Amino acid sequence: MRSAFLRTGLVLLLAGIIFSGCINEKKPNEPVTASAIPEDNKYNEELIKVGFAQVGHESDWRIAATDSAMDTFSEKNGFELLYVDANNDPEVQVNAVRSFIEQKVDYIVIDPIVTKGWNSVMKEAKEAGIPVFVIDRMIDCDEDLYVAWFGSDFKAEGEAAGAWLEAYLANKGRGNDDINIAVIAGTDGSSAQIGRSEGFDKYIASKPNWNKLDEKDGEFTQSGGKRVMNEYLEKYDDIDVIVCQNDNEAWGAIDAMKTAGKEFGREGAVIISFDAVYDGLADVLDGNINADFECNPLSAPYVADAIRKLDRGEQITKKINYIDEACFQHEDNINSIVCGRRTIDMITVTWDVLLERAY
Ligand code: GZL
Repeated sequence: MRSAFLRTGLVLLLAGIIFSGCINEKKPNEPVTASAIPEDNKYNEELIKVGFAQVGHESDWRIAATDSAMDTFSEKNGFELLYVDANNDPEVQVNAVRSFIEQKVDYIVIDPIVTKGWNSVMKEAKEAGIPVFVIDRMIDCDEDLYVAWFGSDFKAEGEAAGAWLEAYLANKGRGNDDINIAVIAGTDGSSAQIGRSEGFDKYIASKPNWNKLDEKDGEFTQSGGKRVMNEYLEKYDDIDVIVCQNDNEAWGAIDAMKTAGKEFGREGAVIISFDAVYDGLADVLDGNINADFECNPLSAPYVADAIRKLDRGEQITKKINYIDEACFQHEDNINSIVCGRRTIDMITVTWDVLLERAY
């Protein structure tokens, strides 16, 4: 998050430019300037026009996902991108999709802020004959209204966090201790929040000595994480574990713990996070975050491949497509965790691990 503030400002500027209709989206009735038309005058004749309705710019993860989409759906890759940053407002996002339909784009890509409220606009896209792809978060609508979904198994992420905490506490000789757990959840109603809460709650329900003190919405932001952590510090004297549903919330929780003079991470209350963006893993390396469960933001390339397949007249057969993710820890005291039928290797963060990260 340290650098994300700067990046957020840049994205806001970018969003402002896009809203003013400058980047990748020609204003209606405005002649495309000669400089914008390549000599072979193929501008816009062969480019695949994609409308992308993004959640917002709330986190480092989101910025990495947007950067990937901008690069993937670029003119050099044969695309013309119409991009809308919905700024975490579901109504803006649905209206953005409606505007893509009116502009007769070739394809629509949605990362839905929340799962609900999509049926009518998705039916409009279908009636307009515009294929829709969904990435990252899930959409709660008839499956035949979108071509395919590419993203993460959020419930599996939550289960992995529970399995790691179980192994970590056992390793520390605290397997039978009473453990007080405070959860800073992500945007309420997002499939990321729903899945991570559901997966982790399976472990809380299975352990009589694990006590979930509270779960409040931190909106996946650093300010939200700090606000909720301050509430918890006011209300609870003894918090053993803080589960933050993304790295930005973890940084907010760390800010609050530092201000309150509380120990955390390697020295104190266990901090679990999700996303595993670069700055999040830097905190795992430093021991501020004990474990971080990756959520891969790079879905756009999978959609681009699928669009090219459709353009070649091929079929997309698989509706739900999970993308690979890993699990990271500060201490090298747990080799692997067993999570249902899965055995997952834990990656201990070193400088080499950090420097290899793509985002
Ligand atoms: C999860 C994604 C979540 C991230 C947050 O796939 O939707 O939203 O975990 C982001 O960082 O804000």
